[in-house]
Amino acid sequence: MAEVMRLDVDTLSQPPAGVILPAYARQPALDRGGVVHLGLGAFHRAHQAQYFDDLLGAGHDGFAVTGIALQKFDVPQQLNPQDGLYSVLSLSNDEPSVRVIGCIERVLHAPSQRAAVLARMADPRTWLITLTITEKGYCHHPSSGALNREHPDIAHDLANADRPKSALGLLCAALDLRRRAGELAPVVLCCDNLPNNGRVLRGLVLSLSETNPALHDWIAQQVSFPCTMVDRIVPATTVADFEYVRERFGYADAGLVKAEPFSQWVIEACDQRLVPLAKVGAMLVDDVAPFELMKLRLLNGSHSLLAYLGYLAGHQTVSDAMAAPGFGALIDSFMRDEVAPTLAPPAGFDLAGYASDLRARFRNRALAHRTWQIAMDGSQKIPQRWLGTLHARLASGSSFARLALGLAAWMQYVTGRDLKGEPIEVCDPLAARCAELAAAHANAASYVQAMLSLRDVFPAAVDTPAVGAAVAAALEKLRARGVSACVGDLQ
Ligand code: NAI
Ligand code: CS2
Repeated sequence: MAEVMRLDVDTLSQPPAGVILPAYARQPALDRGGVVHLGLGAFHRAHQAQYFDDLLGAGHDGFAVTGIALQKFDVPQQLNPQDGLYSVLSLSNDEPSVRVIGCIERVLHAPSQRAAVLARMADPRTWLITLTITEKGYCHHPSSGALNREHPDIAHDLANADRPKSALGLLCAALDLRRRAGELAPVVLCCDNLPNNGRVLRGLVLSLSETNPALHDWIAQQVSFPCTMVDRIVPATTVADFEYVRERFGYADAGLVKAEPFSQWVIEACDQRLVPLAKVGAMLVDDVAPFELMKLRLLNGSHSLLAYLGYLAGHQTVSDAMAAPGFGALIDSFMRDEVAPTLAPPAGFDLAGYASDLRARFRNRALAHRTWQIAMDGSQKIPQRWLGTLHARLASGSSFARLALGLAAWMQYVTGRDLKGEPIEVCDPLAARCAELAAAHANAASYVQAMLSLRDVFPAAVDTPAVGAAVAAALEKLRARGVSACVGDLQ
């Protein structure tokens, strides 16, 4: 394999042909800081950081990012040797494009650099703290949004507030430093796929800070936690992606991320410091909820349906599943007949057009978005993606056959065995618990009943005899006749 240069500031002086570069004097911008991001994964790099890079390119200060890796050391190793630089590979059915993002100054590793992390979060130049720590990173009960005090990291942080392990604990410790220094509070912006995400995060931080009444009250009065809806499909980067950039553009980038061209960011307009984001395409609105419900229930709800049914049918990617007989029609009818009636889009919003655009995005073969990746952490995702819709359907006495099939597919998935008995690598905080229930209940109906009793996932409102019967019937049919027959019957 030919030797190629690794992306770093020197590379920028000899730019690879065809690569979009940061359009600003980078070091002065980085010196001014502005943002700390907790959970520097693929999505932040392809979504928020690109908006921040646009703002720096438009001459705005205060949008340079210090990334915080909360667990592994992989991202610091990817980005710090590259002076924080990385590329976004935008893939569609047209010509790919590559853009180098310059707004990340460095990445700190919280477990080994906690003092430096807290110092940067408490630094007065840090006016914005953003988070993408996955749904499970909030250490909450997904069905209620309440703090899970039995979570090992939360139990640790409740007893060791000055040496936090969790993202919530880091926030509390940093906010306390600012409070005691008399500094202005930062904006804290959750960018995870959670419903009412700003309110949920605020409630969790207030719960964790209860042992320190002065801090608790200061947070309650001084810190804003805007709700947001975030949207860009950003699959995990594969070896083939790294090789593609190396071969096509002639440089190595350990921090490469790939994404679709589409990007959307809707933010609750509750702090003047957020206003510049509207200049680079973010929408600042009074009420995020209509946008959030549409996205979580239509996009993410369909994604999870495709993930579990697609995986069990042997489809490796979302686009493969969408191309399989019956799946496109299933997603059409799921969106139109089961989800859309539960939504309240803004006046004049073209909901059918939005849904059609989502289906086109799912058909983007260039993304190779793995069903297995989306299937991850279902216990943390299903409440906001399916159960709100299910509750609304029950309340209106309407059918929910596609939701029942999705729940049946998820319940099969988390048994750890597919419909042929082959093992599935289940990544989910409740994987062990689900496997126990599967082992204890060979019978579909009793297994479904046991699963619906998991109050961490299923609120009592959706644990009804009608739901149990429908999901059990769907699971029995899946096991007896397979995915294609079940999908075919729900056109
Ligand atoms: P990723 O796997 O690249 O990064 C996940 C980040 O979360 C890592 O920094 C990891 O250390 C951290 N994390 C994981 N478990 C944690 C825990 N228990 N406590 C604290 N931190 C934890 O994933 P990616 O693609 O960046 O997605 C992250 C989140 O962004 C998603 O869960 C979702 O909420 C949101 N998102 C992702 C989109 C995508 O297409 N990838 C699109 C829209 C939203
Ligand atoms: C996906 C989301 O992995 C998943 O659960 O459904 O990350 C999805 O790609 C984004 O929400 C799209 O905005």
